[in-house]
Amino acid sequence: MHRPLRLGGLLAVIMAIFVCLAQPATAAGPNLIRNGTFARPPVNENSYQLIGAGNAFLLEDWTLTRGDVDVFGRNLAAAPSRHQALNLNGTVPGTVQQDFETRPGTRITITWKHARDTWPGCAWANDQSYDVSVHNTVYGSYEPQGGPGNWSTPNSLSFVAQGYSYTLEFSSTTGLATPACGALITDVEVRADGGTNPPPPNPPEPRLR
Ligand SMILES: [Ca+2]
Repeated sequence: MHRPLRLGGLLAVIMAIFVCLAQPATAAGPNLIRNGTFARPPVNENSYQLIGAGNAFLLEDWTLTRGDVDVFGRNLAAAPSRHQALNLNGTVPGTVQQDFETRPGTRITITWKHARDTWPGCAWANDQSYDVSVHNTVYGSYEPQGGPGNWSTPNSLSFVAQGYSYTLEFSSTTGLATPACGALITDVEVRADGGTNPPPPNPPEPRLR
């Protein structure tokens, strides 16, 4: 009675392979943005880390191109995802960028969440606006609403790629009345539709003997 047992085991292995191969076909592509939860640098949960020209390397995968920004710890940011967040105003309005690669003809969807500044000294800062740009074109201007810690459902914008490489930019547009106060963002994701991922191969035919 060894043969049926071996055949059952073989079929189980084939089914496991089939399930593994089938999973990615149903989901959108991987996140093309790195450090989109601003987990690096790690920051004390109740505090923040100022990122300026002298230590911008700490904010891995992002490029600081103007002003400065803060990375907020998890408790201070108070995001439902419990992720750290980026404050787009460090001591002055800041701008950060990250490049991502894609393929022409692919639909790109960018999502992120935002909230008003949770630092207590910024509770009364009215102006917390910012722009989101792709390749130097402003796709939208945003301003978080509600009290501190009132994180949005994901904001979303979408376009069809014409080229192979794009630059995503978040840029504070606040005035200088309260220059250290601005929007928080986190959970930044850029995903391509199925076009960039080849369909999984067919599962192998069982070889019965
Ligand atoms: Ca700040």
